[in-house]
Amino acid sequence: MHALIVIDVQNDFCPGGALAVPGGDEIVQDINALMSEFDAVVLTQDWHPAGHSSFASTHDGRAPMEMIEMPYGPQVLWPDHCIQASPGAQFHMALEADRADLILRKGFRTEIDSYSAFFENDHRTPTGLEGYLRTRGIDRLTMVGLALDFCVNFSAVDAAKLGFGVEVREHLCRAIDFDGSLQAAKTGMQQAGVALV
Ligand code: VGL
Ligand code: ZN
Repeated sequence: MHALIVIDVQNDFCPGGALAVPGGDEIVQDINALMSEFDAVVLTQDWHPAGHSSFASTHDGRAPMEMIEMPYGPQVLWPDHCIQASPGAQFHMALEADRADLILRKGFRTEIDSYSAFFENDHRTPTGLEGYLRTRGIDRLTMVGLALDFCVNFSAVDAAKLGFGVEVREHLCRAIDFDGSLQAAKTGMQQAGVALV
């Protein structure tokens, strides 16, 4: 069984959003068109409480895109984005979210960020997605969405480590590409056995 995993196609990651990924909205129609080819469709939704620890505004004197040390390791500080129930956290208007079997929210704990759809940024706290997929007999994943170098990357690498067959459709992703993050992500995904197609 083969699932399509659509990562974080939300207003804040599209042009005009709080953490806009260049061209983030260009992929939406082709993602919709892909959905019917899969046994299951899962959407992830970045879903942060106000005052989340990944927001620069939460830390005195810190600016977006700076790094801090968290108990679980280094963390990029982001502009406030995808605040629970805000317009920026909603899926892009054109995304056919009604066709999803599952909508998985992540990043909802104040003290820890979650790039990956499988584990929070401590790489240990599960989101529950692995169990959902396995109990549905799904062993192959195709991933698309935003941002290629953060949430798609972390999700794909974790999935490969968990033993899923993973393919990332690069042309249906867009990247933030900050400080070499895109090249590092591609190398990391390839080393983990993710197929970039
Ligand atoms: C993401 C940064 C912060 C993503 C989410 O979806 O790639 N990036 N939160
Ligand atoms: Zn986030």
